[in-house]
Amino acid sequence: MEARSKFLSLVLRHKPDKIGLNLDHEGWANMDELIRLANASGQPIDRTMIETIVASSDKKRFALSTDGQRIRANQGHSIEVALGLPPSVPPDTLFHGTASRFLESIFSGGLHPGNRQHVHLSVDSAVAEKVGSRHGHPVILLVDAKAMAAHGHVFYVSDNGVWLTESVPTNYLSKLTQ
Ligand code: HQG
Repeated sequence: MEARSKFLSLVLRHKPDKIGLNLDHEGWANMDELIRLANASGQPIDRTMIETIVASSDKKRFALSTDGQRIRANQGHSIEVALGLPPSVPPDTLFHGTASRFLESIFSGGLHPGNRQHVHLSVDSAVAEKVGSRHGHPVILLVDAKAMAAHGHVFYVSDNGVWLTESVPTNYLSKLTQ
């Protein structure tokens, strides 16, 4: 099931072209088309499997439309999509998990979205630690979201509770000492 979930992340966030899938401007794919194209490309999947993955994803990575006919990733895209999220007032402090080897670059140029559309931030330092450990020795950064918002930076919160913003300049960043 994890392999199928990764496959869904790949085609719904990064490479729909890999199987010839169309995403609309908000990132939605037609379920029947997704199932047909996935099967045709050697990734056997059916509606029940997709519904199970959507319901059981630890991070609620995917959403189904209310009529169940469409699916999209809640966040994490590298391709350009308009998630249609309204700007939201963030908590005073947010966390970003990264790897120690990136620190020098981050503290010289700020946090950038890299291949994705947004920098990903969490309300919870434990989540940040987990995210950082995907890249190496984890380091947790504190983001002064209150000051950023006061200075006009816009924040969004995805349907699965990830805080998103375009970039974080260095003056809003500090290292969490544990
Ligand atoms: C780093 C997962 C050098 C940044 C997670 C991160 C998340 C810089 C890496 C979601 C930098 C990008 C996103 C700079 C940022 N110099 N490195 N100036 N600015 N970086 O994977 O935040 O499981 O694109 O710190 O849970 O790690 O896929 O972003 O280490 O929510 O659902 O560049 O992916 O969710 O890495 O992870 P990523 P991320 P899923």
